[in-house]
Amino acid sequence: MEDRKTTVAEQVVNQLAESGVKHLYAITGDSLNAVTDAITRDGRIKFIHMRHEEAAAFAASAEAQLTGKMAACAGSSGPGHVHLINGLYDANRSNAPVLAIASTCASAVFGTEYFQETNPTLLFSNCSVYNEMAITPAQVPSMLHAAMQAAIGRGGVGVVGIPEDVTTKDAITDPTTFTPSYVNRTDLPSEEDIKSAANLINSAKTVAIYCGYGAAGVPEKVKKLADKLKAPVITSYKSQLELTRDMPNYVGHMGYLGMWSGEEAVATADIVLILGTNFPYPGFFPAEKRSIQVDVRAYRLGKRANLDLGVRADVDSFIDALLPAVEEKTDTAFLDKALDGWKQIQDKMQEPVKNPGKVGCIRPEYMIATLDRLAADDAVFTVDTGMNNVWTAHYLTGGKSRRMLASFMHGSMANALPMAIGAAVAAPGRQVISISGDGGFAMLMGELLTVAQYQLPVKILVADNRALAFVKWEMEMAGYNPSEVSLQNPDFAEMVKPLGFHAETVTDPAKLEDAMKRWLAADGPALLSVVTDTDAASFTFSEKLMDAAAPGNHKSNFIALGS
Ligand SMILES: Cc1ncc(C[n+]2csc(CCOP(=O)(O)OP(=O)(O)O)c2C)c(N)n1
Ligand SMILES: [Mg+2]
Repeated sequence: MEDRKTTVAEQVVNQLAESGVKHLYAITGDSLNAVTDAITRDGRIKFIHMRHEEAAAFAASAEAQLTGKMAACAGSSGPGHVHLINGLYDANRSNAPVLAIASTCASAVFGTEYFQETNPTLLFSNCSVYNEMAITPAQVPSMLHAAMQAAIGRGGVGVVGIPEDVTTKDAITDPTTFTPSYVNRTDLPSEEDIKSAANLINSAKTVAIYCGYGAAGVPEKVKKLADKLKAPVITSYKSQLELTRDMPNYVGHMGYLGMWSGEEAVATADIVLILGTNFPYPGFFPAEKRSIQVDVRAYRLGKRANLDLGVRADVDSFIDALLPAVEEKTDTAFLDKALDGWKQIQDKMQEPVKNPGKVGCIRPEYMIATLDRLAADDAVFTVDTGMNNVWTAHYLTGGKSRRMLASFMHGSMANALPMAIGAAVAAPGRQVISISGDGGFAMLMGELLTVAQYQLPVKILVADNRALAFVKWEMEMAGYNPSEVSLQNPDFAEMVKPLGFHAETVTDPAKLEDAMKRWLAADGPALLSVVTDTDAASFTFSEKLMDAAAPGNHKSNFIALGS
């Protein structure tokens, strides 16, 4: 064999493999080819050949969120890496540790309007926690390391731009010394903060506990604290599967996907304990000083609420320290009222489930409630942005170890299918269910070919309501006559049958359950297209909120509005 030096591309692959990267979601081409070739020859990393780089970024993000480990994606010059951007925005805003390699044209032609020339550093500046370009071979290992460590340590996207000519040069630094470290996100609260928090809580008559995803890992501790304080528990959409099952004090979400019982508890408690959240909407947490917020990311404290006290700590350690410091409350009136509201909402929410619609107009609430009954205890659900967020927020419940991935903070359409690919690749053997809108599904429909190519046993549910229904509702609420929201769809099941999918279209609600059982039991890729009611729009937030969103324009099909 020829005695030659390691190339930068080979060094990159070695460093990624040594750093635990198992898959590279990408489309190869031009400046990325040397890296692709090195991956193939090395054999430790599986190249997952996607059909759109945006999907590659979503898939990497899903893998990272599901495994808690860093995942990687790449795009070739110009349009190749430009396509990554929406998925990377989502990953970054989800605090998903993702490394993105943006290969680019040769350094000699930078700044000359060369074919496919972009400036990756400018391009990715707003969707990354680290974003640099290596111009010399010597920079590559240290920049890669810094990008990976930033992705892990800060929670987000690390981008390294690598010009084509650099990838083929001889490597310079020994790569084995540059692998990232994982650290526990433990941040103990100070004694003083615990004392202040306990004082505020002990002198309050009523407490409400709002849990974001930062509390998702410690449901038992939240339960103990809530029980001691007789406090209602409100969750975010993102933390719902982890925190709502076996949580006796749970009273719903808060916000536009939320329930008025949760909203009211936060609005009326003497003290609101806000745990591990970046809930994005202002106006829901108290504007007056009656909140304590806890977050490992101290820069998030007080962003949406006027705080009595901001505590930098992880939720786990905070509850451990707080529990012995607070006095047990005995008055359950506040909690009982909130639980009663939650019960009223749940009863109302059963109406469209008991009355699941007509042929050609299946209630989506029934669809998701049925899925909730049939899905595995450890299913991974990936959910597109649109009305599916409403239905999954209302009807998807936690299992032993279910997970839900969605575009929670970025709110992008089309995330569900590529996230399902990442989940299926990262967790073979686990049931992965993609819940798409017909609009979102069509946007990255090419990824069906990726599913077919790798024979991923993803179960794809499409809510075919022939519309951008969420936007139709938005326009109605704002007083517009909805326009440009209709979709003419093919029969999606017939469309994917030639790919070898198990596929069915359901129009009759009476046939949904059996079709769903067949779909979930299918061996390989499977698609279920459900023809749903375009106008289903049952919301459970308060009338006050509805008035704020659309004064005087309440529609009769908004069920379950409360006090
Ligand atoms: C990439 C992207 N484009 C546009 C939007 C604005 N938007 C939000 S929801 C939505 C409609 C979604 O339609 P569909 O996927 O059919 O779901 P439905 O609401 O009908 O259930 C649109 C256009 C967005 N969030 N993301
Ligand atoms: Mg739709």
